[in-house]
Amino acid sequence: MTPRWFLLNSCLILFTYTLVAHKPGRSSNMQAHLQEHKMLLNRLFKKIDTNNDNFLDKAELLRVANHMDTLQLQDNVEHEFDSLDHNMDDLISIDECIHNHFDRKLTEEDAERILNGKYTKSETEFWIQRTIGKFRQADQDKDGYLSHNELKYYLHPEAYIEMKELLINETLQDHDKNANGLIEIEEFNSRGPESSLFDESVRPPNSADGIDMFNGPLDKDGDGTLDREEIWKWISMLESKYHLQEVEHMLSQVDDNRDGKISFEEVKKHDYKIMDSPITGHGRLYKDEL
Ligand SMILES: *[C@@H]1O[C@H](CO)[C@@H](O)[C@H](O)[C@H]1NC(C)=O
Ligand SMILES: [Ca+2]
Ligand SMILES: [Ca+2]
Repeated sequence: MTPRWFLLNSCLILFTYTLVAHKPGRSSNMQAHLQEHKMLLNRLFKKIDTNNDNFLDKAELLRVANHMDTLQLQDNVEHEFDSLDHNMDDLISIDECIHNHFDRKLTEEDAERILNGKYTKSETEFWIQRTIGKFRQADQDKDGYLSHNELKYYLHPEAYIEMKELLINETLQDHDKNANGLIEIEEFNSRGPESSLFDESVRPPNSADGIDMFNGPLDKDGDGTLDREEIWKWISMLESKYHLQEVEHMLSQVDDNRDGKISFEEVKKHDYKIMDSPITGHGRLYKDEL
């Protein structure tokens, strides 16, 4: 970055702050600043509008929300690493994870027993089993520890293809009662076993909504079952439910003409709602990312 460009950028950030904090008054540079602001908004708009139809639709907003979330997560990994690495050897051990999440120490025998499914039917041991499974899968180089790079798989498995098989296996474990490797609609709608006994969020939506989701976007080939690829889609959809809520919220705030998408006019009118949203990384996308 050249010094001049840096200066311009700094001015812009300062100006942006001023705009948020106070109503802008007249100033000789105001025109130039507004011009710059509009240009940056336009750039942000173009980054999100991947199909170039001059509207931001739900799919585009979801895609960007996912992307910004992943960036945010990468920033958080370092922070999490420090809080997990109790003995400060710059590696995360399974003991450190178990200690951190369950405030408990596991013997080797305990770990083996739990991992082989012989856990006592307690909520804690069930989640310890899931934790060990996740840890081992995240430990890609199989040295028994999570490095800085491997921790991201452990913290946010849904975001990484490296964890896909494991998550599909877990979902099958939860729902595939007749053990045919597929999830039928009855299994989809039933209260899953262990995990959903403990965690409401794991329970599939036992409602018309759920059936619509199954028959609509999930069971694409319409054969009445979910295969492994379709299960992966389901997992990703559950993950993005939160983003969907953010997108709905943004639309409710800025989609003035209620056509279900956001025009550049609407972006200009509600610029700070767009820039401050988690969907655009709280200003990050406006400044430089993507
Ligand atoms: C998933 O399950 C299959 C079949 O049980 C097994 O062979 C495979 O190792 C499992 N994969 C992971 C990542 O757990
Ligand atoms: Ca450590
Ligand atoms: Ca490792």
